[in-house]
Amino acid sequence: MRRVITYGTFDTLHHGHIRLLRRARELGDYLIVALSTDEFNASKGKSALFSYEERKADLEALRMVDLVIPERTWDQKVTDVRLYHADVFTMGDDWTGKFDFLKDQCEVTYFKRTPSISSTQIRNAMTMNIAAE
Ligand code: C2G
Repeated sequence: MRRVITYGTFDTLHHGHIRLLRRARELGDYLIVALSTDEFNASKGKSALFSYEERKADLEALRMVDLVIPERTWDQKVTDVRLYHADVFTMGDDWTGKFDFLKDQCEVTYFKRTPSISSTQIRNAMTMNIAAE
């Protein structure tokens, strides 16, 4: 079984995330998603619209996601790859090169980001719609 791991916040889940997850899953037979906790997001200077539990439930509803684990720190990737026997690490190419240190443990690949959609754009659009109501 070829196991793939990826990381992210996955707030306001959208087709950019889902395309990434589908392509990640297609790299193997089993996809692990390390989902940023609310506390870790705060340390990233991000605040997700939806809680860790809500974001986790959304991911677990996706056919291509086999396991969701918490991402609590930047430094857990080496341990995670070993602990979950990941053969492949993948992220969108906004992270190209940032995790190449994992190459001595597993394959590392970066997918092209889906243009013109982001959680920030969705949140801004939601805010504007509410203001216009
Ligand atoms: N993504 C994408 N296309 C988009 C938006 C996001 O391919 N339009 C990808 C990102 O490249 C990333 C994944 O979807 O691989 C999750 O994106 P975010 O939730 O924004 O994750 P991020 O805040 O980048 O956190 O340790 C790594 C961090 O947890 C990554």
